[in-house]
Amino acid sequence: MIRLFEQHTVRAQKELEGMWDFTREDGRSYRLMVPGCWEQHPDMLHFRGKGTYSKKIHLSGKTNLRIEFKGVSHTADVYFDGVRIVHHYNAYTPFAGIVREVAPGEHEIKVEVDNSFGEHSALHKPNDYYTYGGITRPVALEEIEDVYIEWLHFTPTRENGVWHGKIEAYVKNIGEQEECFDIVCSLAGQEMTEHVDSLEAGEEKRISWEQDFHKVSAWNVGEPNLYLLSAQLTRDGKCLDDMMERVGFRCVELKNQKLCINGEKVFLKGFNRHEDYGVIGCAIPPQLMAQDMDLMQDMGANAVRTCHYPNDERFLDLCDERGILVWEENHARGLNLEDMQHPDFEQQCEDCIFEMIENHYNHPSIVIWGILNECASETPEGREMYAKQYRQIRELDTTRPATSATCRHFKDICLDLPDIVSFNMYSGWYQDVSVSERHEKEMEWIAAAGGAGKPVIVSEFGAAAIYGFRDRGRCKWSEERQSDLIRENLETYQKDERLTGVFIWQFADCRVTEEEWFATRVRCHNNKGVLDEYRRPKEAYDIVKEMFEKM
Ligand code: ADA
Repeated sequence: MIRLFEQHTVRAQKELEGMWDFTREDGRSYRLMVPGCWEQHPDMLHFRGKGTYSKKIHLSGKTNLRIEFKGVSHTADVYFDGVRIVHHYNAYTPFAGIVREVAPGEHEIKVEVDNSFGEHSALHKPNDYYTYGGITRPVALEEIEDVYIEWLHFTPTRENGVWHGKIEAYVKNIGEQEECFDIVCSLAGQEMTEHVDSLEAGEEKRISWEQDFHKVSAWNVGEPNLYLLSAQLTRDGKCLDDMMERVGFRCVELKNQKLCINGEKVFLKGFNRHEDYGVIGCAIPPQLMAQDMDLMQDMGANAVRTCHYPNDERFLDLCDERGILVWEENHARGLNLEDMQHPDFEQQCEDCIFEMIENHYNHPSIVIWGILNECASETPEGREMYAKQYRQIRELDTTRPATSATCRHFKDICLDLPDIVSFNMYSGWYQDVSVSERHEKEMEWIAAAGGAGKPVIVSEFGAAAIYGFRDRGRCKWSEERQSDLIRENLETYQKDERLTGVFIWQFADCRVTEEEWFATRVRCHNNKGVLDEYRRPKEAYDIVKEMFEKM
C-alpha cells in the first residue's frame, strides 16, 4: 500500500513490494522484503553499514519512468540499468528518480543503502532511537509522459464563515520539446481549468486557482471530513497525467495563548510516538499503524508528535481519517552545538524541512511544524540556525504555527522565535523534584525569557517502566512508579490554563543505539513507553485513559 487512497487512475503506478535481492558489503547475499528493515534478518540484527538491493522489472512499451522511494534508511544511491539516477540522505522523507525513454523489456533497479554513522551523516547518529537499515517504506514505479504533475497543494482559509481554497499544481516538462496542455482540477463539485500555451523543455510551472467553497463540511477532531482534490492534465482531449490528493477544510490559529482549529480552542492530549515496533523495526505496516491509532484513541488521545522526524505518509493519512492532530517535526534529536556545526548539518536540515513540507503539506491533521528537538538553543550560534529553520518553514507554509521542544531550561535564548513555546520535562524521573513546583518555575521562566503571551505545550514528560516489573513498593522502573509519575504530571498540567497541550513520553518503548550513553539504557531500549515495543500495555495505560478522559 502506497497511500490510504488512490492517487492515480490514469498514470500507471505500481508498488515494487516483495522480495528483493540483497548483497551486503561483505558479499553475503540474501533475499529481503521491501518495505522492511535488514535488522529483521537474524544475520543482521545489529548490522550497521552498506548493502545493495536489486530488482528486475519488465516493461511492455517505451515510456518515461518515475521511481519514488517513500523512505530509505538512511542514505540511498539508486541505479537504473547501471546508471545512477538519484542520491538521497535521510530515512524519513520521500524522493524520486526519473529515467526517460526506457525501452520495452527487462531492466534492473539497484539501490545502494547505507545506515552507517560517521562524518557523512550529521543527523543520523548514535541516539535515543534506532537508525535502522533498508528500503523501509514503499517504492512506487510510475510511467509518466514528458509533461506531468509533480505535486498538488491545497490551502484552506475561512473569512466571515466562508471557506476559501487555494489550489496549486506544479507541472514539469522533462522532455526535449516545448509542451502545451490543459489542466483541470476538481474539488467538492467545483471545477477549475487552465490552458498553458507553452512550457519549455526542462521547465516547471506552478499553476494556481482560488475559489470560495460554500457547500463543504469542515475537517476537525471530532468530524474529520475529507475531500478528494483531483487534477487531470490533458491535450487534444487525451488525458496525459492525473493526480489525487485528500484534503480537509480546516484552519489553524493561535488565539489567547491557545491553539485553535476552525476558531475553536483545542487542548492537545498527545503521545510522542517513534516509528519502531518489536522485531520489525521502523517498517511498520498500515495494519499496525492502525492498531497504534486505536490504542492512542482508546486512551483518549487526540494528538501525536512524530518524534523526532517526518513520518510515513500512510500514518499521516490515518491521522487525517481519524481526526488525530499531528505535530510533525524535522529530523534532529539532542544535537549539541558541535553537532550543529557539522559541515553538512544545515543542508541536511534544510533538505529535510523542504521535503517534509512539500510532501506533507495537504494533511489537515498536521497542525504544528516542529524543528530541532533539544538542540543547542542556549547558544548564539545555535540561535542563528534555529532562526534560519523557522524562516524556512514560514516561507514554505504560512498556515501552520512552528515550535521546537527545548530542554535548555533557564538558559534557552530562542523562546522569542517560535509561535508556540514547548519544553520537555522529566520531574520525578531525572530530577527528584515536585512536578507542580518545578512546573511553576518553568512557566515563570518562559514568560520572562521571550515566551510571554505564547501558547505553551509540555512536549515531553513521563517515566520508564520495564514491562511486567511490578513492585508493591512502587520503586523506580516498576510499572507502579511510572503510573504514579504520569498521574502526578497530568494532575499538574490539567489544571494549568496557560497550557494548550501535553505529549506523554512516550507511546511505546523503542530501540536505541548501543553506543555512547544510550548504551546504558536497560535492554538497549528507551523504556518510557506506556506500552512496550510489542504494544503490550503497562499499568500506566489505564492511568492515562482515566486522566485523559477527565481533561
Ligand atoms: C529527551 C528526548 C527524547 C528522549 C527523552 C528521554 O527529552 O527528546 O527523545 O530521549 O529525553 O527518554 O530521556
